[in-house]
Amino acid sequence: MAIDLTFPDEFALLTINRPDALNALSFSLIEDIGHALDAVARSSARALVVTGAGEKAFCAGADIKELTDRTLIEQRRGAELGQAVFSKLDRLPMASIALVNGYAFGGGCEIALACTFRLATPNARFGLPEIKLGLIPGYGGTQRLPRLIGEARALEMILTGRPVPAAEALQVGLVNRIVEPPPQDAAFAFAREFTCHGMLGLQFAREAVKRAASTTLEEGLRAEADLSTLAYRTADAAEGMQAFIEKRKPEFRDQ
Ligand code: DAK
Repeated sequence: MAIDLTFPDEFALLTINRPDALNALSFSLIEDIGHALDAVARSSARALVVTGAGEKAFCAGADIKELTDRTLIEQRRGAELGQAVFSKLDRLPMASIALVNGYAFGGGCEIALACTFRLATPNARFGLPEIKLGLIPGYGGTQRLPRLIGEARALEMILTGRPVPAAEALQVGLVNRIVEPPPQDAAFAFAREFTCHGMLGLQFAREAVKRAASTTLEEGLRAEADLSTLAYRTADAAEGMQAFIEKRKPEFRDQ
């Protein structure tokens, strides 16, 4: 398998491990990612970090050598497979961090877009070069990128195929931070800034923010009222407020 899944400390770490092909995504690799995500969802990991093996690439996109001579039905099923697996990543019970350690092109960029957060090493490059192959993104890029950086900037990346360096990605909000080596330690340190909080609160907050992109302001506000009331009902909320009053650190139990 070209996927490594480990559980260091309180985290899950998924490494796309096909460095000879710059971690390009064959269809079987996408299926393996899906199975690994099922295992992560069932685990007690408090956050998932996704990264690429080697120094050069996070993931150079779909395996182009596999994309030729396919029937339309095969191609349509391929798009649905990639979309389903990346949506599974998007909807994991725990937040996810793409640790982009080099090229994140095409499907690789789309994996990063499906994660909750994106961290980039200084050599990272983001791009949707499908247009240069006569294609367009098929694994969520046309939908998640404009939601993240706005329509005009997303269209610029999709229509030109231009690779965007890490500093520019930070400037336009495509990445949260640029991290210095050792990048994995930096990713875990970033994760601990939120995994120290109760998991229920984290889930409710992510769910509420997700609604912002998919519904009207009125419905989103109703969802926020429901979810914030639910959060208030948790033992962690009682503990958090009591700890504040007693001037001590809260001990959240994810209940
Ligand atoms: N696929 C297959 N092999 C790849 C690859 C890829 N995407 N990217 C790199 N490799 C392989 C190279 O062929 C080379 O293998 P060997 O020749 O050594 O056997 C090895 O990895 C090292 O690559 P390079 O020699 O090219 O390394 P460089 O440093 O010179 O260049 C590069 C790095 C990232 C600039 C370059 O490799 C490159 O441009 N790679 C291709 C990037 C790209 O265009 N990715 C695909 C984007 S399209 C779908 C709809 C759409 C899509 C998929 C499905 N459906 C509806 C189902 C499209 C998705 C995409 O991701």
